[in-house]
Amino acid sequence: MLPAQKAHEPLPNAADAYWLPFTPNRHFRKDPRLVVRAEGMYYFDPAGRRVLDAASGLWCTNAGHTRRPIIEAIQRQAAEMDYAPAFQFAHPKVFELAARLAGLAPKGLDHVFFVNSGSESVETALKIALAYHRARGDAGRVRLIGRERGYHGVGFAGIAVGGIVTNRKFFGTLVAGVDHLPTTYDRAKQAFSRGEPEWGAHLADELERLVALHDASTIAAVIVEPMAGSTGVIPPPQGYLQRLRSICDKHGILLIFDEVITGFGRLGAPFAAERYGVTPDLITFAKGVTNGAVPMGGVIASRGVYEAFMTGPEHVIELFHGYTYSGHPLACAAALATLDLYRDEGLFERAGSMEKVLEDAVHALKGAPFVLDIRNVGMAAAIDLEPIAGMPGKRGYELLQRAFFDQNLMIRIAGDTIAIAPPLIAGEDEIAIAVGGVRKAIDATA
Ligand code: PXG
Repeated sequence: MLPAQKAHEPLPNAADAYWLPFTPNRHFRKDPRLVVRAEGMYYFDPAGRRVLDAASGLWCTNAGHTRRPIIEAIQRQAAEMDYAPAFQFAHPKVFELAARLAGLAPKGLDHVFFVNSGSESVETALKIALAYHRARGDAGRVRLIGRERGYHGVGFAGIAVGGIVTNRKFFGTLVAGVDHLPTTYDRAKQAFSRGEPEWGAHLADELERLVALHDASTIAAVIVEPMAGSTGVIPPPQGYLQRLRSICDKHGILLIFDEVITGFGRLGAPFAAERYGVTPDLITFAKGVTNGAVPMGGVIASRGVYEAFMTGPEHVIELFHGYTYSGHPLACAAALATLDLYRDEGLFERAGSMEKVLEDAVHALKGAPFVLDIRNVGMAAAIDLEPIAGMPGKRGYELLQRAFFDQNLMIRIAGDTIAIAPPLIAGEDEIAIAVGGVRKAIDATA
């Protein structure tokens, strides 16, 4: 076939061209799950069937779908100015958004660097951490510490500090000089905890062990999700994050909270840092910042970190890093409208007040077939199911399918763990329907 012809002719099976991310592609094609429209708490499939979104898309549509003010802000911005160069030029909305985000972040975190995804926000935060120490003449601090079961996106540094074996083992040597704290999850000690488990704060002391091993003078930063989302909603043990903060302080190590999921109300506060009263040096964010409507992410840095860079001759670039689409006008417009919506509808507070409703609903699944543990915090919950012997992940995948096709319900799965994270606009009825649908899907697989 001539290249010219190829460009014009669709493949015999049009679905073949698309390589889906984090999806079993061949299996998907047999029974594709398609959605064509969304509104509020619901998706609609091509036949018009309504599907309750119990996952906020992928943890991002916190205000629900296709909200008018966000749509209109994007439309207006697209017509007014489609793009502005991110390097050496700027546009008004990017300043306004940075100020708004600094206002939402804990006191002292007041400089915002924009990127386009959670993965980029992690790469950026880790690079800032390394460059920060170097800028202060402490260039020996090159090690990065993550945590087992952590998810920090799919960049090379993100998978290196992350703690998910399947996301790591295929990709060579990753980034050198990385070590990991242990996961804070131990089913034997924590099963069926409501909210933050009582057991586990002492696991932060493992950082002292890593300091003893590597010496503090070699460690740049520790990165953790305040609540581990992707590996199944693992809330921090009570006191754990406080302990991590004080050990980092003691040794001059930067603390990074990856708030890509926990930011923008998921835990009933603008950021989890506020819920836990712990201020990190850097916060990564993405997802909810634009309600998922336009890709955007970023890093919020403390004044101290920012100011360490603001030295040297003023005509010289301070941080050799950035993306073509950093602070994209459409993303900024969407984010400003999103933040207005969160504020005007009190959605962060609403998430806090609905936490107990979701908690009671999911914990009522205790005793259902295969249920090994149930966890919840804020507007997020997870149910661990017993894997089918020799086929880890199969039960989870079957549940995803049954929920979608039979229960008109979109959930998340991580292996054999079900995650529920509805938009923060969810009412009691919708939470009950979502959890009821999960129950029916579980019963159907029994
Ligand atoms: N950090 C954290 C804490 C995340 O949860 C990322 C970084 C990466 O973000 P991007 O925008 O590069 O995907 C994430 C993303 C799930 C699920 O089902 C979770 C994520 C993405 C997709 C699915 O749990 N988290």
